[in-house]
Amino acid sequence: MDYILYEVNGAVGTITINREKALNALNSQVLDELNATLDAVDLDTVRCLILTGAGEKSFVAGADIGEMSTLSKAEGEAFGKKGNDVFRKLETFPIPVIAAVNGFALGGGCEISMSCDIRICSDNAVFGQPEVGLGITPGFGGTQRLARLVSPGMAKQLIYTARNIKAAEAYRIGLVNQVVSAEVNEAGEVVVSAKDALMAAANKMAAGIAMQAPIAVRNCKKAINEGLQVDMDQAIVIEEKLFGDCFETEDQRAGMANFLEKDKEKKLKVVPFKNC
Ligand code: DAK
Repeated sequence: MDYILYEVNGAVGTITINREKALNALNSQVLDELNATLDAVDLDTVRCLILTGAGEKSFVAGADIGEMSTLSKAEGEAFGKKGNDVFRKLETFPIPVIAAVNGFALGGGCEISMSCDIRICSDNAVFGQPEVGLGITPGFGGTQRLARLVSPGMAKQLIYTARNIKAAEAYRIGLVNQVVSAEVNEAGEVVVSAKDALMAAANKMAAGIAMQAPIAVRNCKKAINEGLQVDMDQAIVIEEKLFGDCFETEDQRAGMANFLEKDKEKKLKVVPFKNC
């Protein structure tokens, strides 16, 4: 792999888009490698993924404008499909994915973060959908996911004006769950960089997810994602089915037994992916 780093630490896998010179812009090769990396994740051991960009400055500065600039209509469609397929794979990935957004998340960068379950960002993060300024619409699901995540009115304003927003505003409108700052000492010196603090926060959140019953976490992801696509009557049926699927699993038996035994330590112990 030239542009993707993948590292596993216990039950948490970290995927880093590693094309720092181009601010981690998404070209076809990055998308292919990301796709292959997701296919290779060992779902028997990894319970949560973190997606980030190399360096301090940029998460992903968008789709590669150089590559896109010469595309024909057919090639543009093929590029869009390649991106959309990977983004959907992330969105529907069986385990949760946290986007750790370090710096620019523009265009396809904002879109890939929105394909993840949760976004946390450093306080130097910048989000935006600048596509209309380039003569195109957001092409990797931005019109759909932003409108669902924030509100249609806010999404329309951001997309129509191509305006970038900073971390604090992204937090205010609900685009990110948490904003993380560098740690400074009393003398005002940075002792932990914003990127390191961000990754520590992402790892803490991921570890908190990874210690829960894995089948239940997977089923929650499915229930939320699938339920949001249908009306409430159908959504409740989806939840019922996924709730029922938890029963007779080792997760459910061990989880409830630990509670009944009042064994708090045991309650937090992870159980294997049986019956997934
Ligand atoms: N693509 C390619 N290279 C990029 C890039 C990008 N999106 N963003 C930055 N780079 C490269 C720069 O060209 C520069 O390369 P060198 O000149 O050093 O070789 C290097 O990264 C550093 O960038 P800057 O020199 O510009 O750095 P600054 O700090 O001055 O500015 C910036 C940082 C993030 C504000 C600026 O780089 C910038 O505005 N970048 C473009 C951001 C942007 O507009 N992103 C949205 C791209 S459009 C579709 C599928 C998908 C999409 C559309 C359609 N279909 C359905 C087919 C998605 C579209 C997008 O994402």
